[in-house]
Amino acid sequence: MDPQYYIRLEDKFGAHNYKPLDVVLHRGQGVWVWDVEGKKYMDCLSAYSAVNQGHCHPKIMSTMIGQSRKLTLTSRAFRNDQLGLLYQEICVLTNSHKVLPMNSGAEAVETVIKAVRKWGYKVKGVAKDRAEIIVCENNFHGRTITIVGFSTNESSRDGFGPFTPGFKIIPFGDISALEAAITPNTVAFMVEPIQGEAGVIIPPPGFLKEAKSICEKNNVVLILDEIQTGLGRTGKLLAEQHDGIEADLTLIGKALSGGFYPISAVLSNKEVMDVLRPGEHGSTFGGNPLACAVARTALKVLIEENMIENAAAMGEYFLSKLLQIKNSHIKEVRGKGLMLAVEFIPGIGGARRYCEALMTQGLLCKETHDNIIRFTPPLVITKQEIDWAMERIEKVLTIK
Ligand code: IF1
Repeated sequence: MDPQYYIRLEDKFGAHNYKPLDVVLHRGQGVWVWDVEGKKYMDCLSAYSAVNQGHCHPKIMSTMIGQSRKLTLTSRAFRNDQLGLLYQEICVLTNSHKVLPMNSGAEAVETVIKAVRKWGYKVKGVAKDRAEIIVCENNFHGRTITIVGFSTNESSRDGFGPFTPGFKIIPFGDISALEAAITPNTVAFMVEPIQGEAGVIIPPPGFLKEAKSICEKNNVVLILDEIQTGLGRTGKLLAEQHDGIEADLTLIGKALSGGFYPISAVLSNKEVMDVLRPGEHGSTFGGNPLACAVARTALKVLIEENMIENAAAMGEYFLSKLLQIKNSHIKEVRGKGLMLAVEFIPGIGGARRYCEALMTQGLLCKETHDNIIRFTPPLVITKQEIDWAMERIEKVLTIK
């Protein structure tokens, strides 16, 4: 079918809250996707790290089909035979104490904001409605009103006020700013271990470790948003492991289902989650048996098929190849594991045109903030597939 047919439908009947590349996808397998005309592309975005396990992973698919034949949704008014198993498997895998399952990443973020505020009032003794949470400039934690309220990206905020109070913003990676921002009302510091949407911004070495000790010293909860960096993306199960620390609360989502079903979770290492009592928080689909069954298999294949180790090895290889590209417009090439980015100097006409040129070569990726291209392929990518990608990336990005 002609892709323009689908594009016209989207333009005519859909809200225009995205500006996607004009590729209309029909099928996916591993790192590959095919459009409606049968043209093959390598997916170097992985749905923003929701498809770490590769498109349509056969084992996750078969779990989804099997569970769909048995039980999909009960609400949390009743129990089901998948939720407790997922809880146990996640806690063992991540050395966590408790899990609270939700659906989207933003819902997990909203959940953790509610939990730490309540912990502040009930346990830390912060005065009612005075709780403060510290976040970083250029953060991305989702799209709800509360979350965009503490965004520093004007296009995320413009026209959506008034916003939720109680947030302080510090420069990313700035330990002294963190220390200075803490008051007796501070209940938490929430940060991405590596800022994804900001353009794969890696903090100074040891930043997370120092942040953890400052939080401990001040009885402040450290929340790591691993919704994008987690589940193998940076070459470790959780990005916090590069710093050898454990957050008090960790957020995961996206690849928790391998791209099959929305599921996210708040993982707790402290008594924080115990402040939530029955009826104080939840959602219709949170912890449903279909999501839990799919997540159990998504985690299983991540580990059993050594995807995390592959992400570390292939990420190193991919980064080494990207660093060899000859292009005077390139400002920096950076990344950890298979979370990679190429940043161009401003004013060269933006990274989007490179993404469009790469699309004509059969490689799909996404620009961020005009002058950065993210390369985040599924963690199952092979050396041969990276060589295939590099042939095209060099062809498009090399300036003779
Ligand atoms: C879109 C960005 C990435 C996230 C982190 C929470 C969430 C996200 C670190 C919220 C979601 C997604 C949102 C998606 C595109 C993508 C994105 F470009 F928007 F910023 F990855 F960088 N924490 N990121 O990255 O999770 O509610 O979406 O499940 O909005 O188009 P969500």
